[in-house]
Amino acid sequence: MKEWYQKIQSAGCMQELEELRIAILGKKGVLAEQFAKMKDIENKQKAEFAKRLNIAKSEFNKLFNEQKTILQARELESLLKSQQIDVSLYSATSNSGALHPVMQTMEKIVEYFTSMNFSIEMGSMIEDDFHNFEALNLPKYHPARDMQDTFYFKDEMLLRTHTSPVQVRTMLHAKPPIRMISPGAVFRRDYDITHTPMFHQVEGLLVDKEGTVSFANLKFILEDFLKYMFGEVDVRFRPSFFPFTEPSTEVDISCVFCKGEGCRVCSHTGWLEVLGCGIVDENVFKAVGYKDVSGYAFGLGVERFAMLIHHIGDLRSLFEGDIRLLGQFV
Ligand code: 2U9
Repeated sequence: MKEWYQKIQSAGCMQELEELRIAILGKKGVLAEQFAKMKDIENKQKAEFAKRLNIAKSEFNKLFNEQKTILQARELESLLKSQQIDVSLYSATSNSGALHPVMQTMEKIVEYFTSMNFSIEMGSMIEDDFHNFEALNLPKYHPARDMQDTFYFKDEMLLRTHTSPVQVRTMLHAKPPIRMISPGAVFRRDYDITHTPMFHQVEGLLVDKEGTVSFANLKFILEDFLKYMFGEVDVRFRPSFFPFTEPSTEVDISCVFCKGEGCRVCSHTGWLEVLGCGIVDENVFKAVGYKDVSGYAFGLGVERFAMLIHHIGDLRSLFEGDIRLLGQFV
């Protein structure tokens, strides 16, 4: 019997235990076999034999129940383990959306100027010749109006080549003082390593009474802005020309890649061009009917800022929608 007790206690699964139960307690089992021997036993010993068999039977039942409880607990534990879910576990397969790096950069630029009390003005991407060119001192036959550079519709309508028409329209319906920025998409017929047919600009315009706006004001705010965007960089203003500003300058920062030492990105000059700006040309104020005012204006390309901030080499990669690139800027 001891040998059977041990077998029960070492049964590893419910099926093994059930097979043992049949072998011991079943109709043709070990105990039934023993009970069958009763008829051959002398009457005197019958009671004692039957008593021992009944004790063994109840002992077996007890052992079976104990082992059943142990095995059921063990099976439940392994089932729970196999179905375990760690709700705190990071899921590698779930991707959350995020702003495109160009839009993140745009938001940072807008954040700076709104903190400086500039309002945000938006306009239409489809414009006409007057608001996109004529009012900005870009007369007929100016090279910037070339069919090569501008996407034209019929009837002198076009895709805006800069966000400047937003400033023109603002000046036409509001009185000075004006302190605004115009962020948005612009379109030019250009496509190479540094140009795409659509890109984003943020332009700024400040207009107030004659004699109250100086180049020093412009220089101060742009230096402060560029340090906000790029950290501790050197800033320099270079004389330049734009039809809508006079005087005009282009603005460079010390190269963010080589810290001004000279590298491939800055063509070994140590400087990167990031902005254009100037004092608003008299002809622009004349076109919108403004008198006795002074103002400054500036313009920048957002993709260029995004590339310099995130150290992205090819402008076109920003437009390919490749999650392997974009996922790095979440
Ligand atoms: C009004 C008057 C003046 C906006 C200006 C620039 C200089 C400039 C370029 C930067 C890189 C365009 O995206 S880019 O290629 N912009 O250099 N923009 S001043 O001047 C204005 C605008 C509107 C009424």
